[in-house]
Amino acid sequence: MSDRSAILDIIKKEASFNLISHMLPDGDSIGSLLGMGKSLMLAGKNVKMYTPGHIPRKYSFLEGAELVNNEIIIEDQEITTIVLDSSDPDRLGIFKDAVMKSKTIINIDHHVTNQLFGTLNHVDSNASATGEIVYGILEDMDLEINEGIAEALYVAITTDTGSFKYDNTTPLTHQVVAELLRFGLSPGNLSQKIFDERPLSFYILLREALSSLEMYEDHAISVMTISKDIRERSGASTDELEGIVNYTRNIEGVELGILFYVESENEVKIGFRSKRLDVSVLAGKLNGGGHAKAAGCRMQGDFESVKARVMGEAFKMLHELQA
Ligand SMILES: [Mn+2]
Repeated sequence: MSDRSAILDIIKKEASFNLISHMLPDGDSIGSLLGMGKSLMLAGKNVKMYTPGHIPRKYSFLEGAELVNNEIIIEDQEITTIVLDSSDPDRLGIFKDAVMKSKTIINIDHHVTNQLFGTLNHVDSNASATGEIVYGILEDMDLEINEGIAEALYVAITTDTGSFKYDNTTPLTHQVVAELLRFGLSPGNLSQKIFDERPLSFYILLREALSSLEMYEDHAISVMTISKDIRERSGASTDELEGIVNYTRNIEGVELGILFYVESENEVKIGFRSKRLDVSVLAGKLNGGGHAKAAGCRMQGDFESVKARVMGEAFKMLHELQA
């Protein structure tokens, strides 16, 4: 769905914009916000940038990160709002109502599930990242890109492609990144900051998770378990659970990786990772959701009964794959 030329006209014509990206901001959310925001500022536009929530520490070095607001509510409904990387208005959290009241909403995204909630929509599900789409817009409009902007867009694309490891990486992705690298970026330095370096608390949590490892079904299913108490004692934030669950999938021979995070005596959060199985279906059966290879759910009940229910569904799904 693309109202691209109408969008380009508005960006050229209007003097003021509110830019906003989705909650629980990831690299693409922040990178496309800053890349577009800073470039429009250099073009003399009056730009305000918003994100519902805090910018994760690993992205706070990006130029302009200090300009992003997470509190002030958008007041002037006449100002065009550009929403980046957000598949639906609910992803805008506390900003949702204010954004949806804007007279003109430009929706720029690459999620296949985008609800086309904008007054104008530029949604390209073939793009690896919203940052890749933003680059195309800046290029077509001859808007300025400097080192800081290139770095933000590079971060957007590397994070959404998992360092060019995911299947959404295309020839165009590499062409865009080739252009961005001309601005003197340091890929080694950036990947160390964004992907490799983690706080000690993460490794303490990982040690606990690995020591809980169990294997089922001839090593096709791996399970790790973390309690809230252990998570808190390690000092790790809940974001860091995200990094742990990936380890469950990466064991050779594993088709389905499961992480149980026991939040309380009566609540368990579960993460699923897979190589071939569609774990969004599994999560859906348990009132959760997500993507084909990464999904999750939250269940009420004590750990043993939750685990029995989840493992029952997991075995069924694996047997269907093997049938
Ligand atoms: Mn994205």
